[in-house]
Amino acid sequence: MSTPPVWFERLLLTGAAGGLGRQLRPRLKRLCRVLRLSDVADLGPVADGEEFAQAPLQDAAAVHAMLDGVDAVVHLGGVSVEGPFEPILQANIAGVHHLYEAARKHGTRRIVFASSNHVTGYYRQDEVVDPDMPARPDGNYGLSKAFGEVLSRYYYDRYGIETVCLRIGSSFPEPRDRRMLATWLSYDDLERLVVASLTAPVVGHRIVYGVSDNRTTWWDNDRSAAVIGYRPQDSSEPFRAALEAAQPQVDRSDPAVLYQGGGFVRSGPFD
Ligand code: 15L
Repeated sequence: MSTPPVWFERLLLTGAAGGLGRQLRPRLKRLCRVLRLSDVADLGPVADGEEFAQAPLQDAAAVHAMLDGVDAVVHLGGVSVEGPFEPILQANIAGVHHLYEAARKHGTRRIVFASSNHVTGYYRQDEVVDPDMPARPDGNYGLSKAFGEVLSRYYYDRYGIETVCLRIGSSFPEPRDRRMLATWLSYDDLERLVVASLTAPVVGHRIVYGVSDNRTTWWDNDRSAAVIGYRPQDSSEPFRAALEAAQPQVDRSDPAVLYQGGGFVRSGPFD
């Protein structure tokens, strides 16, 4: 039996202690000789073939050191929910700038950036959005992810650093409510998506929605997913009957039901 190719000498996974980081950590190891893990939180002991670089993303020097010797990055780090502006400014906006500056200086060639469906959260649930349509963020968090998408476009145009921006829907073990019938991304499809983003021969700068093959869909993903060779294999459909029974009525005047961003459009203001 032939052994699968090792794609990278050193692959960096930021946000390794978070929900998706914990899922991806064992699944990305096969792609690289060394998996460097990073987070603000301590990760405890690391396995053979792993190393840990603790780095707050707002600390430019720490982020610079974190990128040393890194061929490619899966960037999940930062604030991952809606909230007050200041922590999002530090971790997501300053942090992503530090990351790309460090990538430029160290010659890192590709980044998979965990963006979010909240970049387009103010489209209505009866609209179909494709990655070329204007951003309509639904809060501070969505704004910070829109910034990361535009920043990564600039670093591609200027310095040739390739990025796949993943507008991740709702990645949990199962869809939790009716909205997630459209937004759910299974963990296995998350792995397929990230692996495709890392290993497609040429990606340039690309935006792809991170979603499973759900029957209800708000996102026209076909073209961008095809370019990186992402083929989702899971679907929220087996969960539909139970979720609809648990939530038989929806209030169509509720902004969380009207807009794709769901509950995020009701968060804040934070003053
Ligand atoms: C996100 O971007 C969040 O990180 C996640 O916690 C979920 O809330 C998800 O969006 C969603 O829209 O369901």
